[in-house]
Amino acid sequence: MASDILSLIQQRNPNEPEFLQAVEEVVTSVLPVLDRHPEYRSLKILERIVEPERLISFRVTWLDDQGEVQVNRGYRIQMNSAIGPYKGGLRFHPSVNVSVLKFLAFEQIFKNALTGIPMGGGKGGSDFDPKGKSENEIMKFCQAFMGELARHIHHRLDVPAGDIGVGGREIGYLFGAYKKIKNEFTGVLSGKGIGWGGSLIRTEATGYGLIYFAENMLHTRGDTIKGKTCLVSGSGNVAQFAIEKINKMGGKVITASDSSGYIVDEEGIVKEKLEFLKDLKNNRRGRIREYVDQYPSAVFHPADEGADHNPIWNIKGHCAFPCATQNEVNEKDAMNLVKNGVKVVGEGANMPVTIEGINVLIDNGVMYSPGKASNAGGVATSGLEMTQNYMGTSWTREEVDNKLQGIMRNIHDTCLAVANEYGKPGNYLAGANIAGFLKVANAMKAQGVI
Ligand code: NDP
Ligand code: 2IT
Repeated sequence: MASDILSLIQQRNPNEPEFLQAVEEVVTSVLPVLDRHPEYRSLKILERIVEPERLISFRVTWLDDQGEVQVNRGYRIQMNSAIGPYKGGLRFHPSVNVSVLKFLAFEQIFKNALTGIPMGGGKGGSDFDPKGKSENEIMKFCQAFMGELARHIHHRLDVPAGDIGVGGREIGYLFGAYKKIKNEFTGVLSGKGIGWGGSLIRTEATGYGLIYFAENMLHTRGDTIKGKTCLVSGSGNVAQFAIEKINKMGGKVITASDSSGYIVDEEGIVKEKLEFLKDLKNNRRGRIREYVDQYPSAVFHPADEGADHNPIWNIKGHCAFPCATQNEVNEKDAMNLVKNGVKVVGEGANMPVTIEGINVLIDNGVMYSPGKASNAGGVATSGLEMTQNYMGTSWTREEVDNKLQGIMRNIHDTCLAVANEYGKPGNYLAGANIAGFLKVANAMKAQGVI
């Protein structure tokens, strides 16, 4: 049965490896659900859930600083609206294509369901590369992108946010463009600035939520993040606030990376060093090597594109938090982590561990949390931002942070309870996939064949 449905999906989506990977992982987990609920089979829930409700692809044309015409591809995938308006980020990166965005939109369906906030799944973005672009070019691109996207989104229909290459700066330009085109001030995007509709803690939420989730996992074994040595990859939004929260909770982070390589700082990326890293990445848009210029006791290792493994995962640490991008931890990396005695692997990025890598971690008793559970704090806080916008109010840092902690605990406990119910005790992957799927499948069933 698994191979039947998977080969059907494969045939219908050739040349979409990332999407097929995400689908395979979920389908494998939810087969026991179909055995208990044969009606999901006859209603073709799986066949329907892998088809985007709407896939929008558009041309983005803009003028660079030299007055030259530039052409990019823009997308918005409105994947599933069974439980709420489409919700999910925008990614600006040269690797963006339909396969990558479909995998992200698909993951988003289940992640959003797990938050407990009524949000459907969506994702979008462009193959635009923000690296090396001037401030003016970033603004011009965002305005051109929104020139088309504005026709397809609305605060009650589809609410985009940030992802790789889209942070507070881009959300500002996108929001300004939407407001001008539509002549309305609404919460059509999340991740807005504080003072114009944004929520406190949204910037921090994905990284903080990831570490709250890891702490919950460790508590099940009477342990805590305090005193743990942690490996973090990436140095963007998710990585920065994961490092911040680990530091606050008494752990030590010894690695960070970007696409040019990684640094190892055995003394820990402590508060002052993290502030340097944030300024380097968020304001000066620099490269990770500059960390070592500033702190010579740290070591920089350039990325090796041709390598069969990622050496950042061959460093000894108790906890590993991949926070850069998809498939950055393969089977060999997982074996290295296990060999070095890793206890926890928490996904901050979306699908950073390959299916083979996940199997190695789970088979060796590592506490592994899939991104759709452990990075859900970002979109959950986007949901809180939407709620505040609808209510016309804004909550304090403490209120939002408390809600975030409660949501992460609830996702953690739900994963464990559902995994148990389906005979997979301690398996957060099975728990997350099944719990997310059940919620959406029930809504699809209730709403008829559409
Ligand atoms: P940022 O753009 O802020 O940072 C991305 C980081 O990852 C950078 O250090 C970047 O390096 C590195 N990176 C990106 N692509 C690659 C690549 N192909 N190879 C190597 N390194 C790469 O993005 P975020 O921190 O927001 O996102 C990181 C991950 O977290 C993504 O998987 C995203 O989908 C996921 N996520 C983000 C959420 C959010 O709220 N922002 C919520 C949930 C998940 P460089 O600068 O050199 O490109
Ligand atoms: O992958 C993700 O969950 C995000 N990039 C955040 C999406 C959101 O709508 O806040």
